Amino acid sequence: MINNIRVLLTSFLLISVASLISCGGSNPQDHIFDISVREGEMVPRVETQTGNVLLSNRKLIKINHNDTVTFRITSDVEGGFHIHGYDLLVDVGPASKADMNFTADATGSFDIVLHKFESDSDHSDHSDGDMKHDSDHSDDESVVHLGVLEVHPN
Ligand SMILES: [Cu+2]
Repeated sequence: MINNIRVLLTSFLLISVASLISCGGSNPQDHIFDISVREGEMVPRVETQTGNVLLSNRKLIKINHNDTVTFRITSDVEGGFHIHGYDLLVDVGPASKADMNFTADATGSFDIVLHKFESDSDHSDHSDGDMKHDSDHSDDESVVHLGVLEVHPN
């Protein structure tokens, strides 16, 4: 019983110290987001000391300028996970987890979209060089808008 209280107190102290450090200024932070794309929607979780926490607004990922970010992405359909503006793109699908790493060196709001691969025949032709595309493709039916990445000034 007393041991349990000690453990609780110790973890509480550790968390308090950690939050003091992380709130202590405009130092860039590291973020790890686990993002699963399900039926055209994004389910984003952020890694914290106590586990993975579902974001309250699933369509909005907020970070600060110069933070470093890792997205670990899974998807129920094959496609390209694309952050506009930053123009970051990785292939995602049910078979594997894709990683995207970047430093948030530009502030603003950036669309996060999924470009669904059209068909199996398309996919067999697919190579890394094929994925470049115009930044404006809102008319394209195979594009699913998942949410927004907001990068705030420090
Ligand atoms: Cu795109």
